[in-house]
Amino acid sequence: QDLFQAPDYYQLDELLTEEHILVRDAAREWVKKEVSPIIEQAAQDAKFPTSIVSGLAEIGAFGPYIPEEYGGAGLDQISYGLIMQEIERGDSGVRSTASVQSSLVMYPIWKYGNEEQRKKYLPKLASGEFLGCFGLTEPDHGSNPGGMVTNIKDMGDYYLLNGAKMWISNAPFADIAVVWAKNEDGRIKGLIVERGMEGFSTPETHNKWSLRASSTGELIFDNVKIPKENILPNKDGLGAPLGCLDSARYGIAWGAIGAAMDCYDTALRYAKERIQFGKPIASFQLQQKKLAEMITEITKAQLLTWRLGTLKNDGRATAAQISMAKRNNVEMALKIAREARQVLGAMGITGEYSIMRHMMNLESVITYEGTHDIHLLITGMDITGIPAFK
Ligand code: TGC
Ligand code: FAD
Repeated sequence: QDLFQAPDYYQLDELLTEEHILVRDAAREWVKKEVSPIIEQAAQDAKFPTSIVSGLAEIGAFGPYIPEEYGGAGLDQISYGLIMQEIERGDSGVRSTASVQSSLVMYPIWKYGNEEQRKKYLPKLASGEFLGCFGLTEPDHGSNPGGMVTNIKDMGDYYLLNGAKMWISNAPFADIAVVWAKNEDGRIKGLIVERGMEGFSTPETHNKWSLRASSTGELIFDNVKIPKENILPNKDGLGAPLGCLDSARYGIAWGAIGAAMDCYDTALRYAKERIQFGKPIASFQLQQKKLAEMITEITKAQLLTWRLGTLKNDGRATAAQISMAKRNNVEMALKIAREARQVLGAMGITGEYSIMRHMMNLESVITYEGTHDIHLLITGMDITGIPAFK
């Protein structure tokens, strides 16, 4: 059996449909063939591997739940989650590209755009002909996006866009950017900015120790003329970008399980093979404790996301439930990566194994899409009714 055998301690596969398993296994096979062999070098070189774009489109990772009439895969939320899990087992940076394209670019165009915008952009984004990025965070407004200063001014025939976004995944090569900016009334609007518009530039952010195979950059708007037809008409206010984040955070909750599975699997194999003091290190209680706790935490995270997926399929998952899963599962994966690295001793720090790359990647994942602290405060607000952010 060539395919990775994912931990399934509680026989969760029995809860999946035939379609879920087909979709997951196709993604798993693609990751094994196209991502795993090249990803370590891409991360070492800090280069986004463009060779994977068409494959991501083929496995349905660009718009898994977007209807087929717009080029999406028309799948349910569990299939979406399973695709993210398999991709992130390869690399969080590759999953980032899929998350941004699906939930932060295609989702707002589908949900908040008009029919012309949907027809113009969605099929090209689904096929990977276009890559998109999502500009919410600014240099002075990260956790508090409502304070943004990027703005649009109504000039009659068009809007004039000024400001800057920072830490934007895929910015350096994106064909389009979904950007959030305030109008003269201070109301947040979503707009589609296209590469080539005068005054729009996307400098790359260098020297990252994390998500090295994903390209990150700024979006700079210097009197960019935005045609009025590029405004997303159907929702505005901070709830519009936050609604996109709900979908991306849900995918990350699944994705983190994939990274954790890969670290656990690597550590378990290594522990069984590595001999010290005349025995495999897996026979020592301290190593068994690490491995036993890993599989326990992975199993709990799987149960959390599966249930969240069923709620999401029914349209009943709340933003706070999604926050809890994102926060729990990313921390779980990061802790497992740190423990798994220790199981490998010195070998754990090399690129011969994927663990250190996962660990470094997860330092971004625990910060982006709402930091670990912010998600805790969202849970706190949900159970007390009192927002402690401000
Ligand atoms: P607040 O006053 O609570 O809410 C403003 C309006 O938004 C609504 N809302 C939501 N709607 C949908 N989903 C959610 N999760 C929502 N949370 C709030 C809310 O109902 C309200 O609507 P209305 O109609 O009453 O106006 O907002 P606040 O300013 O107090 O902020 C709340 C807070 C801190 C939770 C929020 O700002 C937040 O989540 N901050 C974190 C920012 C963040 O996550 N940024 C991510 C940037 S994108 C990214 O990281 C991409 S990484 C890409 C990759 O995968 O590579
Ligand atoms: P800050 O908001 O300055 O927070 C710093 C620290 O203070 C954190 O620990 C935080 O938890 C804490 N803190 C803040 N406010 C409070 C509070 N009220 N109470 C308690 N603690 C608080 N953004 C996009 O828009 N699009 C993207 O594509 C994107 N991609 C990214 C890719 C990478 C690799 C990274 C690292 C980030 C990306 N981001 C993106 C930005 C990301 O969403 C922000 O970094 C994140 O929201 C946190 O903002 P900040 O970095 O400004 O931290």
